[in-house]
This record gives sequence, C-alpha cells and structure tokens, in this order.
Amino acid sequence: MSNYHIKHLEEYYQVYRKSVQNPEVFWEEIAEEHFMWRKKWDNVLSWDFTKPEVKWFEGAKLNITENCIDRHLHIRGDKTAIIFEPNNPEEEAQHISYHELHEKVCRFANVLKEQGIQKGDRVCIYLPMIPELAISVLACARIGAIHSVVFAGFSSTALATRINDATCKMVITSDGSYRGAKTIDLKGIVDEALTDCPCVESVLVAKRINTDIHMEQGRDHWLQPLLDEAYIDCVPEIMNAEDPLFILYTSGSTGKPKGMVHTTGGYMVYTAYTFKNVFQYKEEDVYWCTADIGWITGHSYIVYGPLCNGATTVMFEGVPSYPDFGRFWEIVEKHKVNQFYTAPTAIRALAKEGVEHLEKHDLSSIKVLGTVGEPINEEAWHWYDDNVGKRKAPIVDTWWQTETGGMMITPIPYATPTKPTYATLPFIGIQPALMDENGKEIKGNQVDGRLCIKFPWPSMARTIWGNHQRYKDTYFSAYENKYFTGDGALRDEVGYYRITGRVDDVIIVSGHNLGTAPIEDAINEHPAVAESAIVGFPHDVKGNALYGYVTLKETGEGRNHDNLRKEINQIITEQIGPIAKLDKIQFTSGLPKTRSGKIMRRILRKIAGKDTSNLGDTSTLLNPEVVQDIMDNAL
Ligand code: 7RM
Repeated sequence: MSNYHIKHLEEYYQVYRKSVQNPEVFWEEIAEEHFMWRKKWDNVLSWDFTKPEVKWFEGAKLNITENCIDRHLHIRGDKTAIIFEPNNPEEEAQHISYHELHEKVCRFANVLKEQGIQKGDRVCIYLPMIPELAISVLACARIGAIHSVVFAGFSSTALATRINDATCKMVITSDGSYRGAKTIDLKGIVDEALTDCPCVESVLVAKRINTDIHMEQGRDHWLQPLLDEAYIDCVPEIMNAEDPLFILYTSGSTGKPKGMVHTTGGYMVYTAYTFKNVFQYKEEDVYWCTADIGWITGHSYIVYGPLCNGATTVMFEGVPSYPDFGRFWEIVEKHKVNQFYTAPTAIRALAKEGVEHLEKHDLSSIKVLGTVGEPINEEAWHWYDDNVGKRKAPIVDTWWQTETGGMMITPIPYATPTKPTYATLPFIGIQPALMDENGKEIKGNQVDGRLCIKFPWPSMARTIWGNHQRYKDTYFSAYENKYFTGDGALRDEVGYYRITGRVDDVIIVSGHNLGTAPIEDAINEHPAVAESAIVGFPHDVKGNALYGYVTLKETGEGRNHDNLRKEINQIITEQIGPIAKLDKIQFTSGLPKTRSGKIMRRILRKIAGKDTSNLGDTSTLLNPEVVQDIMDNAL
C-alpha cells in the first residue's frame, strides 16, 4: 500500500489514523519518498501555537522548482506541462513541455538576477493569465526571491498598498490584458500605483496586447529582449525548508489586507500530496483549474501542486462568458480535460444560462469535478453533478483558505462517498475541532460550532508579513492552542463536515443561531431564483431579523414580486422553519462580489442596517455598480 496515493475509503481511514497518531513519522515518509531534497531535515516538526511558531522539515535544503521541473526532465521532458488557452478562441493554444518550461524559467530567472534581484527580495507580479505569470512565479522561486502575486483585476490603490507592504523591489506586468471582449490597460494601472511606491526600482513588461504604452526611462524594460539574451540554464538557489516562498494578500473584514507568508518545504509536500489524491491525477490526465493564479487556488493548484506531480495543467486567460457561455465546455472538449476545478459562483452563473451550451460539447473526458471558494448550495451542486459530471464524475467540495495553503476538508474522489453541500472528511493529517462560544470543544456527531484546527499541517501560513502579532491575534487567540478558521461548520451523524460560512455570517434571530448558507440554499431552490444572500438587521423584538437579496433568472424576471416573496418564504418555512422566514426581500440586478467570487456581505449588512455612510474598503469589488443600485432600491 502506498500512502502517497489513496484509492479506497478503508485506505483513507487507515492512512488518516496513521497521520494523526504519528504525524512526524507519516509526513517524513511522504516527504522522503516523493520529493527531491538537497539535504534532509534534522527535525520533521516543531510547533508552539502560543507563539505561534511552526516549523516543518527544519534543516532540510531544496529548491521547489527542481521538484516542479528538473526532476521530470528525464522521464517526461516532452510531456506538456502547461496548456495555455487564450482569451480569444481563434488564437491558437500553446503547449509548453517540461523541457520548454525549464528553459523559459531559467531564462527568466537569469533576467531577474541581472536586474539585481537576490534571494529574499520581494517581487510583485501583476500579470494576466498568460504563460509569463506561471513562469515568473517559478523564476522567482528558482532564485529564492519571494513572489507576491497581485490579481490583475485589482485597482492601482490596492496594488500600491500591496507593493508597499512587502517593499517590493520589482514589478512584473504586461502592456495590457484581454478579458472577454475588453482590453485592460494594466501598465497604466501600474504607472499610477508606482507614483506612490518608492521601493520599486524596476518594472519588467511583457507584451500581450501590443498597445503603445509609456515606458519610464531607466525603470521600465520590455521583457522579451531580455529573455532572448539570457542564458538558458540557471542553477537553482538552494533554500531552507522554512525560507519564505511567497506572500499572498487576503483581505479580512477589517483593516488592511494581510500578507500571508508561505514557506517552501511543507507547502511543497502538502500541495503536491493533496493534488495527487483529491484529483486522483494519473500520468496521462489533463487537469484544469479555472481560478486565476492571483488567488491561492491558482498558486497551489495551477502551479505548484500539479507541476510537482508532473501533471499537465491548463491556464485559461479568458472568462466563462466569452465569446459565449459555452466557452468552458468548449475548452473541456478541446483539451479533453479530465479534472475540472471551479467555484460555486461560476457554476451558478453557468447554470443560469441553461443547459443548451453544455449539450453542444462532449464532456465525457471528465473524471473528477471540483469546487472551492464558498459553500456550494444544493441546487448548484446537483446542476453540476447532473449536467457536467452526468452523475458519473464525483464532486470534490474542497474547503480550505489562503492561510491553509492547501485543501483541508475534502472528499477523495472514488473513495469518499459525496453528499451535496458537504466538504465531507478531513484530509490526511488534518485534525479539525468544533468549538462552542465558551471555548470548549464540542465532541460527538450531529453538532455545529466554530471550526478550528488542533494540530499543525505542513502548508499552513507561518506569519503575516511584517506583523506577527496580527497573525497571532487573528488566528491563535480566539481558542487556546488552536488555529481558528473564522468559519462555522456542522458535523453530521457520520462525521462529515458542512461549512456553513464565515461565523460573522451567523445571525441570531430570537435567540436562534441561523447560518446563512442553509437559508440561501432553500431560496435558491425556487425555480425563478439565480442567487441570493441573507444578512441580519436590527429588530426591536427579535434582536435581529433577516434581509434577503435575491437575483432572478431570466425566466423569473417580470414575475410579480409580492408573489415571489410569498413563495420564497414558503420554501424557507418548509425546509428550515418559520423562524428563518425573511422580513424583507429585495430583488436586485446582482450581488456585490469580490474579485474571487465571494459575496461581500459586509456591504449588504450595512445597507440592510441603513448604515451606508462608510461602506469600508470596496477596492476588491468586482462590480461596484450594483452597490449603488442596491442602495437606491433598499427596503
Ligand atoms: C481557497 C479559498 C477562504 C474562505 C473560507 C470559507 C470559504 C472556501 C469553501 C468555502 C465552503 C468550501 N481561499 N470557502 N472553500 N466555504 N465550502 N468548499 O477560497 O482565502 O480566498 O477564502 O472561503 O469561508 O474561510 S480564500
């Protein structure tokens, strides 16, 4: 039996038991047998959640790009590492082999060095989903520079904040980007940000849309000529297992974004191991994650996890709606995608368009479907299962966070029986706990509480860049000796977990704790409803009452709103009980979402509470225009 590749449920339980009874022995074996180390560790794990301090594989030396690229060259050098699918379907896809990737990463790494970037320096990457993004990430890792990828949909202010927080010496960007039918002036956004970033010495500019842009003398350099001149090999910098690999910003409900710091050895081991098992990746498979590399999902499951396993990973530049809503399925058919990983927000957007687009394409290559980012509502789950997976491809509902680096609670497909809306079982090595309000662990099944993790895992973030105290306060102070996730969860009769959402989203109505996810689930089952979000607002009698924001499908538009309100409350009453009925239901053209697809409930709470004087940081909003619309029509 190989602990590296789990294929049955009994095997899962067996390996899980081993991983929690003797974590050090377990992870040592995984690390030893499946990765390339320049020197082995002196100590597998040391930890103290009170400081907090966690070290995995201390004393070990490695370079993660040797694991992602070099070690594959003699066995699968000509295999495609990255398939680049451009925004415009008329433009040809690119297949980059492991050999080619090696050369491209080495050349890029040499350019970084020539530009004065050294081990430990921070490099900000602000690029669209083009090959240069993955290559520049790996080039930083090759020379031990710390990458800080900023999603190329963020504004110049958001970009400047992140550049300054990490005092980046360099920015890597492009002349512009394609997004559906639009082009975006990325370099202009960078120029604006840099009026405020004294730490930046140089800017590398990739050509993508061939527009005429401003190049600042002495600061800005076109990338391609430098790459052409650079040497094709670059000796990897040998890193300590606990050296930082990257910083990635995540925005909390308050305060400035937190620069989560991930280190090298443990992150590599855990992302590779989860990738292998959660997608059941086999040598000939083509894997596609639709996330942007600007998010943790892209870091761990487009770049590092897949490449560490010698996989073929698809990078898609475009959007699901261009040139039409069939684009995802066209790509699945074209590249014969075997594992497809996306977010509930995308699934709902596609479901809203009906099944005609799906029917035009052959999706029979799909073996595993994944979802991540939010609780997936029951209707979306079934739509995905019925129409995309044709009830033959298991859905892995993977719960995890930027902070956790890798998947934490997830089925292992073909081993763990799935259950709609449940992330199911903790992954190997993960020890969850549900806590009550008094800080006590709730044991047993059929319970709900706040989700914590009791024991370190290899890919956990080690600190917040420049603010260790905030790291401690945010994650290790709510409960003694535990990592607090900020999410609520319930555990069913067989020990499956269902994530009910952020605990700030639990609303207490007349003394009853109501999670938003189950209520939204009920509402979304109404045939006219596309999406919904619930928040609480102050109520004289109940303490809080419920306010629902509902967007309708095309088929629901034009229907009488009062009737719809009655029908929605009827469904809620049937499925949850009259206590969860909504006092107010506002029909909206859309819901305010972050650029990673999460509903920004903070804003909806303020509008429901008639407190709109200061909406807080809205720089990460994808669709700021709906906020005004919702405010104008608030009830
Ligand atoms: C990977 C990612 C983290 C937050 C997390 C949850 C929510 C993510 C699921 C989920 C229910 C899931 N990182 N979340 N996955 N909720 N089911 N499968 O999304 O840092 O951007 O967000 O996202 O609230 O705490 S993240």
